[in-house]
This record gives sequence, structure tokens and C-alpha cells, in this order.
Amino acid sequence: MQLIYAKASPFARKVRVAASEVGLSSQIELIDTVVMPIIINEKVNALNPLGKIPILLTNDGEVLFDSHVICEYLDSLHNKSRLIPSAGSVRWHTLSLNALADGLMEAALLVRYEQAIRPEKHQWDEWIEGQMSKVHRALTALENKINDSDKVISIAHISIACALGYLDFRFISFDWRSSHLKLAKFQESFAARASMMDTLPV
Ligand SMILES: N[C@@H](CCC(=O)N[C@@H](CS)C(=O)NCC(=O)O)C(=O)O
Repeated sequence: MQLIYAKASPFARKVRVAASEVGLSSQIELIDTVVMPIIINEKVNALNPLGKIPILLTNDGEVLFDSHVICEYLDSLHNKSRLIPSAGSVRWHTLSLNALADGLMEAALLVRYEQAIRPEKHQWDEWIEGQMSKVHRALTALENKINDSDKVISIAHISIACALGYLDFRFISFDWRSSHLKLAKFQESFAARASMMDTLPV
């Protein structure tokens, strides 16, 4: 399998952490690329019309995106405990938490694009504040919903850890820890896992 990715991408990191947690990393060749809303990356566009990574090329010739679909695919390839529970309330709880973490990542990424790519004179403060308020509300909700005594790792834990890791990577002065103590405790322990250490954003 080949994973089209970028080292800084939190969505691609999620896939790499998932692959590592289920023991599939060695079966995935990593292909580094560069994507941005203002860059035309023909190779990526040909594989994903949305022009986004991660993209997984499977051994059967399938082209899979987005990150959740890829994680679901990887989860079908192993015999360990499932990252995405297949049924029951635990499934819906996990998927909802995961959606919250993905949404946090998405809002943070949009702020990053606005601040890093858009010429300064065109940057729109209210829009940035709107996206950051999504980040803040998602952090509050995750703080209330996360169960730090969970022993089984799920896709939601992985997405939360990658979203928080992205805040630390791109928003260095944002102290989310002091007002989200459960999340801070969760991240301290989850970020020490080999899957996370091996995929630190650069
Ligand atoms: N929903 C997508 C989001 C992927 C995404 O936004 N990836 C970013 C990199 S972290 C990207 O490809 N951005 C390029 C663009 O927006 O043009 C997923 O879960 O894979």
C-alpha cells in the first residue's frame, strides 16, 4: 500500500498513527507531497478531485480518501481490537467524538491557511475568530466527553491526540491545557506512545 501524505498534516498523521496501532505501518510505503488550497498538485488532484491528502493506494488498486475512510479500511485488515467499534452505543459514541476531533482539526487548519497563506491585508479577523470559536467549543466538549480511564484505544483517541498535537505544532502560544485538564492528562500519556512519537509533525 502507498500513503500520499505530508509530515505536517494532522489528517495524514491520524492515518499513520492508526496504521501503527494496528500493526500495519510496515506494509505502507509513505509518499511525501505538498498540498495547499492555492497550489495545483496534479498528481494529488488526479487521485482525489478535492486535492486533499491523505490518500491511500491499496494493493488491490483502490484509491481511498478521506482519512476516516482510510482508517476504516485499515481497521478491516487486522485481527486486533477494532479502532472503530462495529456496533452498539460505543460505536456511535466513538464516531461522534471522532467527528468532534476531526472538526477541531479542520477549523484549526482553516485558520492556519488563513494566517499562513492569505496575504495579510486580505486576512479577515472575524472569520479567524469564528473558526477559533469552533476550536474552543470543540475543546470544551471533548473535555466533558473524554473518558480518561478508557483502556481500549479507538479512532476517537487517535483523532483527539492528532488534533491536540496540531494545536501544539501550529499554534505554539495557545495554552489549551490549563483550561482542559482532562484533555491535557490524556494527551500527556497518549502523545508518549510510539505511534505518536514516530509521527511527530515537521
Ligand atoms: N476531510 C479530509 C481533510 C483532509 C485535509 O484537509 N487535508 C489537508 C492537509 S492536512 C489538505 O489536503 N489540504 C489541501 C487543500 O485543502 O487544498 C480528511 O479527513 O482526510
